[in-house]
Amino acid sequence: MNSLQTTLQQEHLAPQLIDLVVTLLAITRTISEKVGMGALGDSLGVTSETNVQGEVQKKLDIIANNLLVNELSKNKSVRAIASEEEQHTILVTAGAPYLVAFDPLDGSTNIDINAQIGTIFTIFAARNDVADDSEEQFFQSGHHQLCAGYVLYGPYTTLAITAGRATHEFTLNKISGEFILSKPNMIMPRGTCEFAANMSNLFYWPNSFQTYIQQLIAKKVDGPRFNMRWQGAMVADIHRILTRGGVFIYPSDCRDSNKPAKLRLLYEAFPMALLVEAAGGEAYSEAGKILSTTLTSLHQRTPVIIGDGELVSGCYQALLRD
Ligand code: P6P
Repeated sequence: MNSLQTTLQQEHLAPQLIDLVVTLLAITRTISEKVGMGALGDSLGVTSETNVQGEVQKKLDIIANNLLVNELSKNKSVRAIASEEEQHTILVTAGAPYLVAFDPLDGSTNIDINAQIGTIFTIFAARNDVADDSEEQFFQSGHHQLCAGYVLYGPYTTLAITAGRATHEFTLNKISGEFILSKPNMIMPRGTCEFAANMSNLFYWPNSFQTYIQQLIAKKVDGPRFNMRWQGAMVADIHRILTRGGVFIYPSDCRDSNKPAKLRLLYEAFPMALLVEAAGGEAYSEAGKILSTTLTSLHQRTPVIIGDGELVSGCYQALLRD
């Protein structure tokens, strides 16, 4: 029994769910190898396709998605799959116990510049009150996630995973292929004066929120001035926040009235919210707690404010004032 399986057992995951998580992570090992090949592999560059999100698909988006879909489609404990790269859900095994949703390669615009990218996943129990092949299988509350995590393909490959009670970090031993427990029971540091936001959207944010952010970076006679980091990949920014604190914000904006929010609830906000709250942080949209939200459309988008509770509260109150 390795440290990953032992940890998942200690988190009271059912044996069949542990097997599913181990299978999913084995696929991310392959993705990590392909990402690590860079120009020496056949994975860089773009395709001529756009996905359901209207985004140009990178070759590695397709490769990662196909690896996950093909392997998980062989797994008898998976009833259905949802992916950022698939318009509809994929029925795997009728009557099986679990649903898997993922963003196969979050932050894929970073691929060609050798910056951080990652795979984000979440697992729910399948529903027996709707058809197996219905999208409504995934229309569940964020609190109903059984297990969620991400695999970050950086200078080294890290896994962060939770069943909702604690968040654990593992580091991939690329020789043995094993995920080794590196930070059990992660506790997000508090009081860090750092925020992650795409500041190019500043003038499209609600006015009260613009004021709040400008106060964070204004010259200060006393009190801390805030630093800003923005990786262009939620998985990288959230890993920094879990590791050293701060807050990640992608609020609604008025750039495109058809798309007021950017990040997806099912396979970005839900898993990140479970991970950060299990590490002592908070996770809100502009309508309240992300985990209390119930999905009503497979690829629905949501504003996101995740991280240090005090900063999340400050951002949330500023957004409510408008
Ligand atoms: P922007 C990546 O496309 C993503 O979904 C998140 O991973 C990331 O935080 C955000 O979008 C980046 O958005 O507007 O800065 O390109």
